[in-house]
Amino acid sequence: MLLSKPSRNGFCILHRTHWLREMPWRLHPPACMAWTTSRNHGTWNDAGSTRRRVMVAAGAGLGLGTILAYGDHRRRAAEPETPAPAAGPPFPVFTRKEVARHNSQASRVWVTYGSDVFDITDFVEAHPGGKSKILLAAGGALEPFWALYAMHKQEHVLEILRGYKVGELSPEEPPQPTPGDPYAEDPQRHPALRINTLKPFNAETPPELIAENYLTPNALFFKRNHFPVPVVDPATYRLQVQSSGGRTMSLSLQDLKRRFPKHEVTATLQCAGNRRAEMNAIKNTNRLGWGVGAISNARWGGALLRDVLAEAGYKPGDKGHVCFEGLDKDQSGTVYGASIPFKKAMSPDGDVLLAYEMNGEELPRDNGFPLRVIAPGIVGARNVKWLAQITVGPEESQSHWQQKDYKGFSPSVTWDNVDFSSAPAIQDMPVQSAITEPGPGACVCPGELTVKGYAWSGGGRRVIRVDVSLDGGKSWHMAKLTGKEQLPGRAWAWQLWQLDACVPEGTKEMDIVCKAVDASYNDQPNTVAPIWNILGVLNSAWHRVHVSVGEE
Ligand SMILES: Nc1nc2c(c(=O)[nH]1)N[C@H]1C(S)=C(S)[C@@H](COP(=O)(O)O)O[C@H]1N2
Ligand SMILES: [Mo]
Repeated sequence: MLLSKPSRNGFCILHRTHWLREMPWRLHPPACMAWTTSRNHGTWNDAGSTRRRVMVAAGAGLGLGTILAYGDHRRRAAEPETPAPAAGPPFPVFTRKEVARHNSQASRVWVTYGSDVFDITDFVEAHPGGKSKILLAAGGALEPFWALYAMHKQEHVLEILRGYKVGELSPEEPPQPTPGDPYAEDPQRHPALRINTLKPFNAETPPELIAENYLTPNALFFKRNHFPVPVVDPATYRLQVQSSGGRTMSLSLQDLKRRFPKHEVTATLQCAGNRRAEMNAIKNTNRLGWGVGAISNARWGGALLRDVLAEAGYKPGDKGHVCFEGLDKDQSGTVYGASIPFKKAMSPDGDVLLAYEMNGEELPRDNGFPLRVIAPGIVGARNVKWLAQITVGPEESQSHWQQKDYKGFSPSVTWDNVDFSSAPAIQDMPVQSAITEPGPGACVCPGELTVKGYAWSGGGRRVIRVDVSLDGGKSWHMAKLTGKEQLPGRAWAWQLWQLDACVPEGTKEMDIVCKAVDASYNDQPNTVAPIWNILGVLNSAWHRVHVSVGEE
């Protein structure tokens, strides 16, 4: 069934068969390409001529049929019972760069697996997990995606893929490091991350995948870096904690793991700039234009900050702020820093962690390896990564990010009249929700429609309701919330939500809107303009997605 091109109706049904969602996410990439044909690779010369032939055919408007016919020929040739033919043209050879150009249905969808190149354009509509998901892999390797979704690692899936083979990858030239590049040691990243800036690396979880996972897979967790990712040797790493007597306590990673009980918390992290793109559309703030994906959820494991502070001699009734410094710095040596109120750090209900684990794995380098702060319910910026130092004092952190950034201002405040001392640093976040599916500008089928998204509030306030409108806010439906049970006042994790709706016959377009309400009955502002601010932070307005409705 999957091999045949489905009807439009069939597509609608397949599109909604989200079997991907039901599967565990934490899986390992296929070990090898056992099925790869054993035929010899062609040489550059004859591969080149074959490729020219295919390209010329494509240029003559025969592309699809010719390539498919070519694919059929290869498919037959690759069948195991057929001995690998000595004759017959070898596959053309492509570079990764050439494959990367085929990254959409308009330019045809190519992917690689092992050293083989496939043109899967004619399969994308039939993808049981949905077209939007398979297109994330367009132009690149399948392995990082198959590592997330185990069901692909099956013979019948490989069988389908085999039928679409159109070429082989040319041997890779090692990447050339730029001399003196401070980002040269940055880690490899998952290709599905939606990149905002490369250096420093800032990328969001692809919105199509947000509602697929209650716990965001580590590789897809959003990344928000101000500087190069520090290279840390876990064996020599030490956390410096200033004790209440003024001395410094130095803790190794082993100390943190052995001397303090491990505590686990499921918490959502959201950047203050999440959904800034909508603010930029009103008036550009010239800051990172985040979509809805600067937010992710994970199960964190580590020592409780309050246990470490108690060991350093602090008492629950003490006052002030707990200041953190990271190991990452700019070229002048300024390190990233931020602080949280001492009360939050010491509260038995605060659940603030010095985390060394994320979803049962060690922290990825991008997310703060080997140790980071997780201050649940509090804006991302205070969750300091690559934690080097903790101090306690009467003042907040004097860092730029505590004093001159991550503060909320009136829309009337400009860069000419801003007084940074006039606004408190953001700590607890306001209630937030967003639609992750369908995406803006999508074309949906009439009939059944599934709308998905997330909802979360800061300060441990549980989201009690999500309202969704399909007509721009005139009428509303209640979405179905899903998430794990959370303690009152300690609801640190988001809830995913879903609305199964019906698109009435004759509908041409729809304005889908969502808004959430938290346990304190806080709700979201209706529009963005009245909360626009020079830093482009705290966009918690109703989220709106405009879609068109296709024909049945
Ligand atoms: N040391 C350090 N900690 C940091 C940052 C940073 O650049 N350096 N970025 C902060 C910001 S603004 C956010 S939103 C979160 C992002 O965490 P993530 O990259 O794990 O998603 O980390 C915070 N902690
Ligand atoms: Mo952030």
